[in-house]
Amino acid sequence: MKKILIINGPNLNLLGTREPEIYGKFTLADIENTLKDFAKKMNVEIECFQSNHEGEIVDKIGGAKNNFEGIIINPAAYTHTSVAIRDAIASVEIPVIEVHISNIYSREQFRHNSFIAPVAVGQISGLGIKGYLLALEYFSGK
Ligand code: CA2
Repeated sequence: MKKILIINGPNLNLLGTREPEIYGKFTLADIENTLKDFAKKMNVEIECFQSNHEGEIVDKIGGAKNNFEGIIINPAAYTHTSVAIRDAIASVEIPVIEVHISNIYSREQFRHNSFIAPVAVGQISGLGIKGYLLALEYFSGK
């Protein structure tokens, strides 16, 4: 069975507590549970990981080599700042899909640049929780 790693970056543990007009009313646990149910239907195995720390995310990506067939990542604010996460993705040789809950291109200018997009297979931005599900469907091959 295909194994897919799902990584959520800084402050996404706060989903559902503030800014529902931007990020919706779902908590991170809601998203992860929805993904687990959908993974069963798609016949893939998933592992969910969230961290507020750049180095932990870099380590998780590096450790995914030979263990996962795909990575779905919402790097959150690190999208716009992290050369370290970009380099980790570029070196791990696992396809990565970048997901954003909000449409980063309709927000502040500083969110329009992604360091991650050039090393990702693709990017889904602005479709809410559905973006994670579409990325998982892509990796399932169904
Ligand atoms: O739209 C997305 O998914 C983002 O990756 C979310 C990041 C933001 O920095 C990116 O530009 C776009 C922010 C995540 C913080 O989420 C919060 C949720 C609730 C309350 C406070 C923060």
